[in-house]
Amino acid sequence: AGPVEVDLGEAEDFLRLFHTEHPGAGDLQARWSEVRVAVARTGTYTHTPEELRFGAKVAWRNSSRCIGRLYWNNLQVRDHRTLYTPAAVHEALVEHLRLGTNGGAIRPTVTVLPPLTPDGRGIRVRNEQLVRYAGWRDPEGAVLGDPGQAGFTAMARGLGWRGGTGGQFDVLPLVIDVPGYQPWVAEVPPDAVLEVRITHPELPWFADLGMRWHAVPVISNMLLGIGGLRYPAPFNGWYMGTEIGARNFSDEDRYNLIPEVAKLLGLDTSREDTLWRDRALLELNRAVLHSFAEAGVTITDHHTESRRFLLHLRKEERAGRIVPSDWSWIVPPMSGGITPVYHRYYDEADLMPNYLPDPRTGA
Ligand code: HEM
Ligand code: NRG
Repeated sequence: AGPVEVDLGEAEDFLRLFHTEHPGAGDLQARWSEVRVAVARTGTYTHTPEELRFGAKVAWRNSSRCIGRLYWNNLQVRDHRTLYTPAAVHEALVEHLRLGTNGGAIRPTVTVLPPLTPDGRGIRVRNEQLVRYAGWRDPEGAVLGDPGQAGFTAMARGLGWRGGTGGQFDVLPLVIDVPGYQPWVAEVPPDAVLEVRITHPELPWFADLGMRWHAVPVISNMLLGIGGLRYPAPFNGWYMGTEIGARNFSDEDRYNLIPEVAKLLGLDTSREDTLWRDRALLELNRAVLHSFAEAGVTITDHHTESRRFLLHLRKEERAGRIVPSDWSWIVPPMSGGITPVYHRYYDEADLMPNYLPDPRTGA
């Protein structure tokens, strides 16, 4: 077995793609020789800032589970490949939150951290997102807060985290592993976390549920794969309302609000065929969209986003590209059949660059 080094086939494919889509970017053959030499000497190579920016955008373009890809070319790419202490990474991620949030006018943003070494080691943000709410498991096994985060919450406490109030919406700390350092556990400053209180356009009692959600989803447990390299690279866009209303608030193993909302709506929950679940689901989702709009925080609904996605498909086709897509993720988790994305098939290719699960987490 030879030395561990980056996949040269993937590197070559990426450089070709970059030069195909940037005809003015200079000589492909010269760049390819340079990369081969670097890999032969060191096992790896370094992307130019232009290659990195392009790779991060195309990785979004190729994310087959994402319905929000119309704006793939408008991603803000922050090049933080030189950070090497946990404190510096923490600071860069807090700054990402502030820049991506932008007071509510959310900017799709990615922060690119140093790539893993060819043997697969490097920085790891253990959080699945930069902002998530703790799940507090009591001795009987019931969870207060987000049950989806009960495991992470216990892990953070095991590492010494003493924050939080044991409440429904305690923002979790960042847990950052940097080779050569102990796990770094640090709070996200509250003023970097924009949140939206959930109210309903017509039902005043809805506010008394005390629900809220964070404005920005910043996925932090995937790897940005470009040309054989793998970068930890937290990224954000904005929410589609159903992610919160139809999943985070409604899943039985998350906040599980459907039964409570149905009771408060006075619905007949004694029989399934009153469709009380669907009616509660609908009001929850109206409340989410209403509250974000009222708070001036960017959000999209599943009908608008489905139409945009079909526009994206047409635009990409015109540019001569396929749009690899996963139907089971693209179709929204409510009202699927009345959105246009339901009624067709998609190309299922796995293209690179892409955002990939991190083999270190099983994510
Ligand atoms: C998944 C919407 C921006 C990459 C998703 C999902 C939705 C969505 C609804 C499915 C999530 C789920 O069911 O849990 C949007 C919207 C955006 C946006 C409305 C607004 C701009 C982005 C950006 C990136 C991205 C900026 C990367 C640069 C992905 C990836 C997944 C995904 C990789 C799959 C995540 C996984 O496998 O768990 N997106 N997205 N999206 N999106 Fe987007
Ligand atoms: N469903 C998750 C977020 C997954 C990604 N969604 C986005 N991504 N909108 C949740 O927190 O509910 N994005 O980059 O905007």
